[in-house]
Amino acid sequence: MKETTIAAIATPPGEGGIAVIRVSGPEAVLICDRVFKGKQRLSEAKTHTLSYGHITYDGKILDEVLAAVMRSPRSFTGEDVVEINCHGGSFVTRSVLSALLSSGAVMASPGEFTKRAFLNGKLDLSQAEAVIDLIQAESDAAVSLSVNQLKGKLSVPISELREKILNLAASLDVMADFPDEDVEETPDDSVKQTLSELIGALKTMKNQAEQGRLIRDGINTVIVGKPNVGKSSLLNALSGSDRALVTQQAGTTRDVIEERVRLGDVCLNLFDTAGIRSGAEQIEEMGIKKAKEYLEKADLVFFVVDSSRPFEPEDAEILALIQEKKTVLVLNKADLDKKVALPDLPEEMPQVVLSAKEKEGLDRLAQAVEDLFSLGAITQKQDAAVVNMRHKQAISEAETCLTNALNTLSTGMPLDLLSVDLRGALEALGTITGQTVSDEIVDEIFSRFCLGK
Ligand SMILES: Nc1nc2c(ncn2[C@@H]2O[C@H](COP(=O)(O)OP(=O)(O)OP(=O)(O)O)[C@@H](O)[C@H]2O)c(=O)[nH]1
Ligand SMILES: [Mg+2]
Repeated sequence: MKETTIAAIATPPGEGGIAVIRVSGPEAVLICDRVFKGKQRLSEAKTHTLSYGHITYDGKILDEVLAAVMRSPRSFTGEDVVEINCHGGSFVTRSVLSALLSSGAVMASPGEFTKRAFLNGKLDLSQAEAVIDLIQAESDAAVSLSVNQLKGKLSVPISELREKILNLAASLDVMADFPDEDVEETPDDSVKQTLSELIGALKTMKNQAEQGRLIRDGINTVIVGKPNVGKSSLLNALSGSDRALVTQQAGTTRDVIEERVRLGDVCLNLFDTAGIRSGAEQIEEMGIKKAKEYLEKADLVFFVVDSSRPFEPEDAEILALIQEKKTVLVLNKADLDKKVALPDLPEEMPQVVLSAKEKEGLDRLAQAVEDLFSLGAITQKQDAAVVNMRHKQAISEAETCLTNALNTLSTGMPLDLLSVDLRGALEALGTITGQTVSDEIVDEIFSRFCLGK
């Protein structure tokens, strides 16, 4: 099938200093030459050079532009690409685009440039996904993780793992096919050892994936505590707003209030909840029920205690509720005299003394969160291979297959039975880089892109 030549506005909509229109495909240069008038034709311009000229259509000059010609295969898509830098008004940009469309280009669908790059082997699938993440990244940490992925920091280790599994499968096949030949037998123990190492490597990647998710999507953080300890004040202090109502009255917050905030180098999806106590009236009771539901889904809990009051049985009850959760104990109201005497707490639970009202000590809270998730390490580590939900599932699947293989081996089954499991693991890992992925998944991934990418 003959490839079309596609065009789209690559810069965000609206007014800007300049806007870029990207054209890619076998006729990119030819089509642009139909509307571009400069000292020389673009078809005569050297690759990777800028040409100054005007876009004219129907006898009218539409804009003064700079056109960059990048010939195949040294371009983002691997095809001939022309990028036209025009003036940023949306009317001008659209009229230049429509001149190109009238001259033979077709409108690109969302993600089509990146999809062509993938199909031409310029990027693998995980790198293409990194492009989306990069566009959507909201923090420095998320950006650096996506850049790592784009540079192949995920595809390289995945390919290495596949290679090792392939070698193992090949050696098992040889043994199965020529049982009596003089092939050096791979002893069970060394197969077991290799499998365990592979499983270990997958586990490490899964942990990194979890951290990657937290950095990219934000940490779901639920603020809990008994009434009146300053939970809503903490949400307001962290978000720099008056989003939640604050009063001296216990039982002010009823519904769950959500706010996305930046804390240090990470994003938190913060949920303020109703103070938990027994004997509350109906509406408050409903709020408390909700608070407990949110607690279950939390990645992180801020357990707020009023440090100007004794630690009460109600505090202890909440502590019992959050035993399984990653928790920071927030000792609030540090601007008042300290009265609280803490019970024995789990050693790994960090304590942060702060005043939500005076907005004092919030940086210590940020530090405690980063430490708790070891996020500092992963954002600084240059070779972090971070993965999204899709990658994580694939890694889990590969891990299950290899664990099955290990079990098969331990029960003394013949070696050739392992090959089914090994093939399963190979398939699963191949979906990450795109070697074994279905067309539907490819289409789904690229449809998440914005237009012009
Ligand atoms: N002195 C002092 N007062 C605070 C501090 N934080 C909150 N308060 C006060 O404590 C009272 C309760 O604050 P809220 O933020 O509404 O407490 P809450 O935990 O959300 O309460 P409920 O929604 O009723 O569960 C208000 O009068 C706040 O001004 C603090 O750091 N220092
Ligand atoms: Mg409140």
